[in-house]
Amino acid sequence: MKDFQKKVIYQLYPKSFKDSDGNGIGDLQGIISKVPYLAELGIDMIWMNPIFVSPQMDNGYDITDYYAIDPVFGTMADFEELIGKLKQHGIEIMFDMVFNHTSTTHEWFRKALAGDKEYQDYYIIRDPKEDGSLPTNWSSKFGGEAWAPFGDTGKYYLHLFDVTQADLNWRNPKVREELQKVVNFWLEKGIKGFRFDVLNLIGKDVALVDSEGSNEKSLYTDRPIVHEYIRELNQASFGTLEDIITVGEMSSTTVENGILYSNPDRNELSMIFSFHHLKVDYKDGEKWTDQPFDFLELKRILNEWQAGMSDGNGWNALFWNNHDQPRANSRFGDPERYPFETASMLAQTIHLLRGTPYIYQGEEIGMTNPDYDDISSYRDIESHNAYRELKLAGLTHQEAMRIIKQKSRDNSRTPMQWDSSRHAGFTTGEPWLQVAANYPEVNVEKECAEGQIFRYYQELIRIRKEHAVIADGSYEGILLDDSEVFAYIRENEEEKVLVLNHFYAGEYTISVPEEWASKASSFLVGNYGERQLASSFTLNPYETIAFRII
Ligand code: TEU
Repeated sequence: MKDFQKKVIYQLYPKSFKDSDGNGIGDLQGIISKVPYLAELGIDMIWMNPIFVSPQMDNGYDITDYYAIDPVFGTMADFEELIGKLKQHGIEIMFDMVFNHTSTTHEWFRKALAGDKEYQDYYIIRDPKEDGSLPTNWSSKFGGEAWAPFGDTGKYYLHLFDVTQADLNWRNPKVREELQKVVNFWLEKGIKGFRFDVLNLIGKDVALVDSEGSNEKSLYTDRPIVHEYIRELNQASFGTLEDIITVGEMSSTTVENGILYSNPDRNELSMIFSFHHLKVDYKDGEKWTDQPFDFLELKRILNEWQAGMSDGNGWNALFWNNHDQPRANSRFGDPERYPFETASMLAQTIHLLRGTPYIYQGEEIGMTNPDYDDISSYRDIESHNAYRELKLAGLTHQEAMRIIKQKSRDNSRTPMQWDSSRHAGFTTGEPWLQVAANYPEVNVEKECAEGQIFRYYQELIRIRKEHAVIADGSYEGILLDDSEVFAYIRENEEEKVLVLNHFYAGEYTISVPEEWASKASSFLVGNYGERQLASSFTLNPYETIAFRII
């Protein structure tokens, strides 16, 4: 078993975690003040979203300088203090490396714009087509065209994301060396993990071609050369050290590629994030739609990834939430009527799967989407573009806002709710993004004093460490066609565990397969307390329960 298989990672969004100086933006000193809280939860590592110098057009995913901490978050000394403080509690740091693109304020891009040919080869710059139109018909993932004029040269540069995020040219060996240097710099500073942003988009072909029908993503996603680039980076940096944890954010990837990226024999990465299970409330593949989630599809996808990665010895990052996703309890459950049941059921569903669980800040206290009524309350560039496009498509303000409220990335970026004081104790100033209105009920102080969610997360973390079967057992999905329960078995040589997760309110009876029901079993963990397994088993609203089969 690899060391990381027993670990649980906590994703911390620095901008919204804790502000120490009253400017409304979270910072490193704020995080330092909350290290005891992280230690109490029991996590092993924190993944911090980018804190490098950036104009913050896309909240730090637009990097100006990979070697310096943005003053809005603090100084290098603050960072070193944080590493030291975390270490005292056995917690390590995973940094977020945005290597598909840089900000257009990065020195490389500025030199390129000034005419330096060497740096022009750092980016993907192309002539227009003969008829003067853009080099390809590709769209930016944030809306609009994927090409923008490169100064007054008549050429265009590629930006798969915002116009201020220029895609790097990984075909240029100098670019790859520069990025290896960045990883090595942070390894020397004591960073023990790396999350690589949209890593499967780095391999663009020399000749870029127009998309036809719906094949656009395939023209720049998971190109075979990506594996070569990752192996090279591995061998030149983190792969030379023991126990460094790496995770690639893989946009629209496949199980087949997931195995190639994460099978340890291939020397690429420890694990990957994939997102198919978080698209089950998209209509015809379109995010900005109002569509209830499809539970059977959710099960089908989770099962496909669990079984497939297990067969190919790949490794999944397990998560419901991150800084790009709406809150899962608002999305797949009922946090108003069943706050604890929803939160604990969703948590257990993934914590007992095969892979490494990630907890996104606030999840452990049941934070929800904020439901702002006004588009001006949202800060995310993608939400504003989407609102504009929805209005242009003829939707009313109300219709557009209904969608924005469900899908905006700001849903998870609201400030951490620490207590019931003004702005939830996040800042003494004006928060950069409004705190969700439910903070007097949902906050750390209250949760830790009288709630059950935080304690449930502690328990799930403990179980992973105590039961090897959770960390390294095989996975088998059962009751695959059941319309309300996601059920699976984990098994290794010593133990078998049966996990039942009920995704709906109301009571619901299942027939447990004889193979499991006939054996002796003992209760392992559940959100309605201790129960006995029986062949006809009635689950409570949002119940989750795991039994050891003896
Ligand atoms: O996200 C990559 C990505 O494609 C999505 O998660 C995207 O934000 C979403 O699908 C839009 O609907 C990563 C980062 O996690 C995200 O915060 C950055 O904005 C993006 O890359 C660009 O660096």
